[in-house]
Amino acid sequence: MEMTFRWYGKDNDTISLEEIKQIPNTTGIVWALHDKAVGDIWEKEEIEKEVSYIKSYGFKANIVESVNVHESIKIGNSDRELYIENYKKTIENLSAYGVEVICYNFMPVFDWTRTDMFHPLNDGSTALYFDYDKVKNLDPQELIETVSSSSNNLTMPGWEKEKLDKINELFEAYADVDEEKLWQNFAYFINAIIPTAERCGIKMAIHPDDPPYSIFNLPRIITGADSYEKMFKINNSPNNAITLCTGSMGASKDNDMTEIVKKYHKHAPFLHLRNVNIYDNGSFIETSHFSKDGDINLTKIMKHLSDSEYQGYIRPDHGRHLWNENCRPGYGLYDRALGIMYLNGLWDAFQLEKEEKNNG
Ligand code: DNO
Repeated sequence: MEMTFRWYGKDNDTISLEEIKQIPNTTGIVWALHDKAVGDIWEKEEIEKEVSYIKSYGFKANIVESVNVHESIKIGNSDRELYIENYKKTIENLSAYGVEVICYNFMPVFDWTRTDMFHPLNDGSTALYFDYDKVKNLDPQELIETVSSSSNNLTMPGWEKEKLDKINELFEAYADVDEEKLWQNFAYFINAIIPTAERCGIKMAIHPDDPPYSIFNLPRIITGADSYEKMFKINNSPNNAITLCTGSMGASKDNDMTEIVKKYHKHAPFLHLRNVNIYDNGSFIETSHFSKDGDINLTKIMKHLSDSEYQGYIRPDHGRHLWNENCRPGYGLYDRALGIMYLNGLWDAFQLEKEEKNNG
């Protein structure tokens, strides 16, 4: 496995590459051109600039999260052809700079969704929280306000202003898109771009829906093991891959993440590992990575990954906000660094155990 860290760019993050460099065993930066409008081609010069900056700190830059998919593609509008062609061009341009994995999602309108960005935990820190009952009665506009007012004036991925300004139009455009239609539009997209990804040697790694069920009556399709079966049936190329995210898919008690990781990690060039505590009513809060702090058993998951010599990239996912850190919600330095050290420790211990067993 190779450990990586998500970083939002020099002008967009509260954390510097100098700081990330001090986290042990972290060799790759997960990056994106966060200022690009969804649907635009990522030009070679822009890619080159970002990649060479990341590399100048001795990091690899071979994972991009995310190249977002234009809503026209998800809705199935007639202008989707243009956006699909742009997407293919972006894949080609990224491959020219050594990118191996593109993480993306296919969630209508909203990307990951929480109702409170700084919810207090018992240990005195704060973390991202999803109040299930609240979302049932919430107007999407109120949700947008919650997210925007707590973003520390930084654009949150998936919550770009140009999209939020058109929210009512977008909801109307989705009126005829049910789950089945969304699957059809997904199949159309995948079948169009995978040949390009194959030619460029890029794995297209879809991120699960977060949370993994429908919200605001919008369909969601990447929600559990059945979704993976269905997407591999649509296109069984090894380049049609997944980003396994334990915290996103694991936010539903229907998903046993230890079993899902066991079964599907071979399709996942990229893993997001984090823990989450789910309450009886379906609400959930993100906790430390420590297995006993939540419902995801990262110890068992790391044991399995170590036993099967997982070769892909891992990143700690969101973290709590600790020690008064002023950061992007979920994307501070301290808790993600702690998360990395926990995952590193588990990996090393399981590798040693295996080595000792093999040596008799
Ligand atoms: C949230 C992230 C998601 C993820 C996208 C992938 O923090 O895990 O925004 O990057 O869904 O496209």
